[in-house]
Amino acid sequence: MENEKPGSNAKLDQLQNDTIDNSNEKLTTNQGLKINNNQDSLKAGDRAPTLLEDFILREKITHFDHERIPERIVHARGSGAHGVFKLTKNFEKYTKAKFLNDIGKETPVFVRFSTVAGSRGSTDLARDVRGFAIKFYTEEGNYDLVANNIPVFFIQDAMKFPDLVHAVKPEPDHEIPQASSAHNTFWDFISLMPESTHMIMWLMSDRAIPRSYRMMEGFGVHSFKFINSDGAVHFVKFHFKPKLGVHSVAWPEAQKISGNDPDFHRRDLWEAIDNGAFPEWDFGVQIIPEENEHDFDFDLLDPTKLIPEELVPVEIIGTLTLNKNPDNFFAETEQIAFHPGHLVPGIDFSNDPLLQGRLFSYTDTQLSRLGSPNFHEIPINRSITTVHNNQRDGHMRQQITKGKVNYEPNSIGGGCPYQAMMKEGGFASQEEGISGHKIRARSESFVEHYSQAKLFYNSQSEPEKTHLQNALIFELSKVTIPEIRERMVGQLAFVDKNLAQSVADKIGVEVKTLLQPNQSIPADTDSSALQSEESEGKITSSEALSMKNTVKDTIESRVIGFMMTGGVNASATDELKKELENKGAVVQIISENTSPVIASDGQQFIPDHSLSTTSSVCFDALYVCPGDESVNGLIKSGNLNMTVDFINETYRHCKAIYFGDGSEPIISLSDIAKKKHTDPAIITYKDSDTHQRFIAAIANHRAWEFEKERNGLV
Ligand code: HDE
Repeated sequence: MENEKPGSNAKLDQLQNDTIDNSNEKLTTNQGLKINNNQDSLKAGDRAPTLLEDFILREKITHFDHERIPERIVHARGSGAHGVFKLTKNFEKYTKAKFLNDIGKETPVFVRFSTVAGSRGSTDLARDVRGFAIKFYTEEGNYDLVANNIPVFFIQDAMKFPDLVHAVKPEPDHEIPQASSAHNTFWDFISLMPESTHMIMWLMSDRAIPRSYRMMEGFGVHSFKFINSDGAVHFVKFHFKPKLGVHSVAWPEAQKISGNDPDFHRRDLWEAIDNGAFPEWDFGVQIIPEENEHDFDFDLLDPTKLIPEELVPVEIIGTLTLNKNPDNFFAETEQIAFHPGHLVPGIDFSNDPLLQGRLFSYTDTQLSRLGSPNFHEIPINRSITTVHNNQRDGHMRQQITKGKVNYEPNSIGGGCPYQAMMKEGGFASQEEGISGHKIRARSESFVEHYSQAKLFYNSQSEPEKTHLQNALIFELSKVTIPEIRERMVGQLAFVDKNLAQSVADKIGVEVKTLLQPNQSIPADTDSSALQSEESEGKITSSEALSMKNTVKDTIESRVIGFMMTGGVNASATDELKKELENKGAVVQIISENTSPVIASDGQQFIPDHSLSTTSSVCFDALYVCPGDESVNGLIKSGNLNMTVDFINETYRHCKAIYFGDGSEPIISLSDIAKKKHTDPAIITYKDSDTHQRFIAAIANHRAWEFEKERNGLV
């Protein structure tokens, strides 16, 4: 691939000093003493007890005994990478943040992706929100944008966060289920929280089962503020749009991947970066002048609402590229500590009550997770600017600061370190006028919960709607308390009556709209109501909300399975392999076992997988390689069921399949033979432009519009 290995950047240079290379070195203790025997403990004699004086054994075991730290209370399961943010548009007009001022400027970053509910060892493919947390190592200090792959959140106020997380985590009596929202306590809570409805639409959509971390959007969720050097304030929403498009897997696949390769996303990210297929996102902003704060029919401070791109377009101002895997998972990905309160001048918070609560939580959690207020000194967390202040002590202090002065004001140290004036880069919060009464209440502008849930649902394509509906049926079928199912269906009726009815029909309850405090009778949620809203000029559908409208012009880093056995036609296979690889795809050979495959001309192919060590769900598309002998070999092998299951599953999950010359016998054994397939993503060697059609079908991701046909439902 064209991408080169990353050049040096300020953060990587700094980390270099903390990175140890063990090659050609002798084994030592932590004190640097060379070890002569790493096999046996020191004993009082042959077959005698071990001696307490064995300081080498004691040091080794003591370290081992303490090698785990508490996992993150949420977002425990994750994976990260280094990269760079490049500014493509000068944004001085809106913010004085230096990393957003000079066009072409490059800022080192570390990004950590995560799931929310599961433990550290849980599957990547859980239905869940994904974290998308970015640390920008700027020349003005660290700036953290702790984002998600969904633009809204479940709740409006930080007060409800512990309740939400308790409800979604495994139930407290038996600690079941792991990494799943499909259980009583989650839906009990949600069914009583109308404000979650919009987020539930996203969570039940395929956005919650991404194909790859590299194919997800990122959203800052809250409204933040940009402040320029004249003090002008604009509200801002942050967006990351993946250059590979936004793609997902199907739910039955997600469940199988969880068994077959629970590290699917982690591996995908690692391998892509390792292969030089550096993941990239456009970084964009929606800008709202401060004086237009109240121009919307929702509150900009309400984190359960997004700003439709039809109202405020996303302006692209930079590119985020991930180009280096960490050297050590624990030291970097596990120990990185994000905090929405790590700011630089030119960026400030809004009064979003969810964001305000986060500002307390993140430093607090690092104290128990990383164990010390000195967590900022861990190499991955260290700013690339030198830290100067009067803090000294605490567990595991690293920096050695000279002198007697650890207070301010002082004269002994000549008054240093001085506070910086604003023009010297000193941070000053926006001087926002505030007056009011101290109240524990929710703003009235936060009470409407369904219009954007409806907007999301109505913006989905038919296959997306079907997936969302099936997800609700799956999750609510796992709820064993009928009253919760019923309450939940009642909530859905506020979004779309047909959706509520079709879910209700499958889970054995009736649709009754149950009003909660603060709820009014629902406006009609049928198509005639939509038409009248449209005629009033309201936005009833937004293109950006459907994955159907995403980028579909690249096959870069897609994994294509080449199925073959002995006697395969090497030249035709090689030709397609090269063509796909030239376009950036990854070809992996699957055979009945992992012994070399001898082609008809004597050439050897080394299988990457045997049929029993992989599964169709781990691939984006399938090529049944040409050659009568190879195809017959697959049929005659003891793995025939596996071969046919593989093809059938690829077909059911709407992927592209290309049958090479001689494939008829295997097609006739598969589900494809039983159906009159009409979709362009099934290609046989008899078709014209086969290579181009196959490439276009892979780029299209899935033939979702043929899902019913492929699954025999029409
Ligand atoms: Fe977080 N969140 N969160 N969150 N969050 C954490 O911080 C919290 C929220 C998000 O890869 C924790 O260091 C509260 C919204 C990500 O290390 C913790 C509230 C969004 C990550 C915490 C929220 C997020 C976290 C756990 C509501 C999307 C992973 C470990 C008031 C914009 C960061 C940690 C990583 C992690 C608290 C809501 C994103 C406990 C109290 C909204 C991506 O501090």
